[in-house]
Amino acid sequence: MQDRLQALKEEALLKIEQASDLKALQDIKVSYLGKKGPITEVLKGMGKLSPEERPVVGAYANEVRDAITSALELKISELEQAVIEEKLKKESIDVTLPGRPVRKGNAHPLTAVIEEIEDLFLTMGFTVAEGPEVETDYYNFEALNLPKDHPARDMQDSFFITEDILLRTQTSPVQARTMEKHHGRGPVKIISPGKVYRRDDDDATHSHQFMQIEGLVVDENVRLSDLKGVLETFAKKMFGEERKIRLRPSFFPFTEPSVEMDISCFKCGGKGCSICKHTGWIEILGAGMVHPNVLEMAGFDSKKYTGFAFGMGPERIAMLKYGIDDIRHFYTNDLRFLKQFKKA
Ligand code: 2NL
Repeated sequence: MQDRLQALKEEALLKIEQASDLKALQDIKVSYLGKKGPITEVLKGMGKLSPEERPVVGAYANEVRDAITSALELKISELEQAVIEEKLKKESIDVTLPGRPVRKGNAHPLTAVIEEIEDLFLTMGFTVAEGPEVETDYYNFEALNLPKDHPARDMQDSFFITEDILLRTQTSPVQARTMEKHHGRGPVKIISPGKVYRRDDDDATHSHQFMQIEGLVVDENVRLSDLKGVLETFAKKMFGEERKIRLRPSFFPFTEPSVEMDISCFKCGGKGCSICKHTGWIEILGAGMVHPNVLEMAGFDSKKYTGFAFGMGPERIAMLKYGIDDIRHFYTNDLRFLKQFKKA
């Protein structure tokens, strides 16, 4: 009987040694130590042994069972460890490899120029005002002293939605709405950047949708010299401290008097070149003293209050500043164009 146990032990230990996965070990455990296994079989037959033999064989049977059990446990933990190591090897990352570059975009050149202009006016105490792009005839035209027969009020020139509602043709309605909210009390000091719409055939210098930035200051004792000072500061910050400005008489229905501001050419310094069309000056924006009718309609006493206003096209500013030759570049989203404005 002992020989039989000895043989079972050696056989089992060899199979355990050769097992290559956990499933095989489980099978070995069942077939050797299970209720129907050979060791149980041997123990069952112990009744036939003499009382002297019984404890010896019993002890040896236990020893064999324990040996197989601990061999199984050892092999199981070895295999489990091997599985973990394999997994660690497969899933390890080389932290010394260079990272994948994150592609970084940049602000649209028009956005960048608008934000630059906003920052500049914010430092002078202006706040940024916004308003609807779908406007009423009243705020877009009437409140700005544009007469009923003004060409801009023609269907040919503006996008009308109904007879009374249209896509705003300028951001002035934002200023008119802001003035109303002040209930006749100053100061008002705002700029209003935003999209505007005009019926136009698109070409290198025209677009049916474009941006505008207007500015408005209303208070007691506001004079044309205040306008000139603000515009000169803007021109120098935007185009260089060496810039000179000049104001030429002009006409807008919402300002009186009205002016146009030129800056001395930043390319030739005033001598004359292709940029300034050999005049030495570049037209930048329109401006003027707010028309008394506009002040009164917005609820301000035009004997007590005066104001100045100006309006510019950021596309034009950006085109001059960066030498862009076609306004359509701003709207066609060609990355080869947009990527050129990435800041270092
Ligand atoms: C231009 C000229 C201008 C204004 C805009 C304005 C607004 C109010 C009252 C008076 Cl509420 N004026 N805006 C004034 C003068 C000129 O824009 O050529 N823009 C591109």
